[in-house]
Amino acid sequence: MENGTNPDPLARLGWDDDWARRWATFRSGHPEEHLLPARVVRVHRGACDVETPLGPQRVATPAGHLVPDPTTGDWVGLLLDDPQGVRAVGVLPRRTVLARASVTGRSAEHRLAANVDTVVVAIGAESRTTVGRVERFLALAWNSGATPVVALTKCDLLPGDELDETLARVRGDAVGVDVVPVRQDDPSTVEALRDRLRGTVILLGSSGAGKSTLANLLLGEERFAVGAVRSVDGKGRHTTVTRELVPVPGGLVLVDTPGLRSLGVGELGGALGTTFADVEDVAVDCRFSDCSHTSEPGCAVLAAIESGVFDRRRLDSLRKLEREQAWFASRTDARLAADRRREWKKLVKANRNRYS
Ligand SMILES: Nc1nc2c(ncn2[C@@H]2O[C@H](COP(=O)(O)OP(=O)(O)OP(=O)(O)O)[C@@H](O)[C@H]2O)c(=O)[nH]1
Ligand SMILES: [Mg+2]
Ligand SMILES: [Zn+2]
Repeated sequence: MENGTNPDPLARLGWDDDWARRWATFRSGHPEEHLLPARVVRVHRGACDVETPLGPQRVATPAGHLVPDPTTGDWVGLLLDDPQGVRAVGVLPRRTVLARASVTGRSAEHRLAANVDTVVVAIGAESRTTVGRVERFLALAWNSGATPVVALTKCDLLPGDELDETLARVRGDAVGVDVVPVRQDDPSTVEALRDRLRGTVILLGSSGAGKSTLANLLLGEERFAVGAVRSVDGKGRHTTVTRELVPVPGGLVLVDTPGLRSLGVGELGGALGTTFADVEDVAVDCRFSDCSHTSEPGCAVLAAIESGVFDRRRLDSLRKLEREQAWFASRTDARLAADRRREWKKLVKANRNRYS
C-alpha cells in the first residue's frame, strides 16, 4: 500500500485491486509527496466531505478547481501537507458515471454518482408505476456501466395473487434483470437482495419507494431518515434530500438518494438496446432493416406482440425513450452551438482593437 496506509479503512470505502492500479497510475502523474486516496461521500456547493484512511475531512472544491467536478462516489487524491490546508489535487479516472439529463433549463448532464457498481431500482409494489418508469431507471443504470437490480418493495402491502401479478408485470418490464421482492418485516428478503449486490450500491427510485428503509435494513441500523407517505396520492414527500455514501459492515458501500421526480434519459446510446434486448432480438427478423414496427409487412416485432411474446407496452416505452433521446441530443447540440457563439463573441469583442 502506498504511503504506508492501512488497507482496511480503504477497503471499507470500496477500494479494491482495480482502484489500487488506478491509484498507482494517478500517483505517477502527481509527484507530490504526501498524497492520500479519499472517497467523496457528500458534495456541497464549493466543498466536499471525503472519507480517508485517517478519518473524515472537508475539502474546498471551488468550481473549476478540479476537472471533472467531484461527485459522490469519486476517489480523489488528497495533499495533506499543503500550507493552505488539506487539498484535493485530482479526481481518479471513473469506473462508472451515473447521470441523467438535467431537468432545469441547461442540457448539461446531471451527475448522480460516480463509481457505482450496482444500481438498486426500488419500485413500490403498491404503487401504480407508469409505463416506462422501470425501463427508464434500467436504461440509466445500464448506460452508467453499473449492473441494475430491481427491488420490488413493500410486498407486504399486496395480497398474494396481486403480488404475483405485479411481480410478473415488473419482471416483464425488466428483461434480463433480477427482480427481488422485499418487505421490511422479513429479513430473509433483504438478504436475498444483498446476495445480488456488489461493490458500491446506489438506491434509485421514486420518493416514498422505500429506498432509505432498504438502506437501513442493509446497514443494520437506523441511519437514514424514513418518511411517511401522504395517503391521498401515495406520493412521497422527499424525506431524503441529499446523496450520501455510507460504508456497510461486510464490504458494501451504499449511496442513498432523494427520490427522482422527473427522470431525463440523457444520451443513452447502446443502453436502449440492452434494456430492450427482447425487442431488439426479435427485430433482426423484420423483413426491412429500417423497419419502424408500425405497419410494415413482415414485421417480426408486431408478430411477436400479436402472438404474446411480449407486451405492446414494451414497444411503446421503447418509442417514447427513443423520441426523448433524439430530442435531448438536438437540444444539447443547439445549446452547445449557442455557448460557442457566445464565447466567440466575447473573444471578438476583447480583441477588437488588435485585429481591426
Ligand atoms: N408496509 C411497508 N411499508 C414500507 C416498507 N418499506 C418502506 N415502507 C414505508 O414507506 C415509507 C417511505 O419509506 P422511505 O424509506 O422513507 O422511502 P424513500 O424512498 O427513502 O423516500 P425519499 O427519501 O422521499 O425518496 C415509510 O413510511 C416506510 O415506513 C415495507 O416493506 N412495507
Ligand atoms: Mg429516503
Ligand atoms: Zn419490424
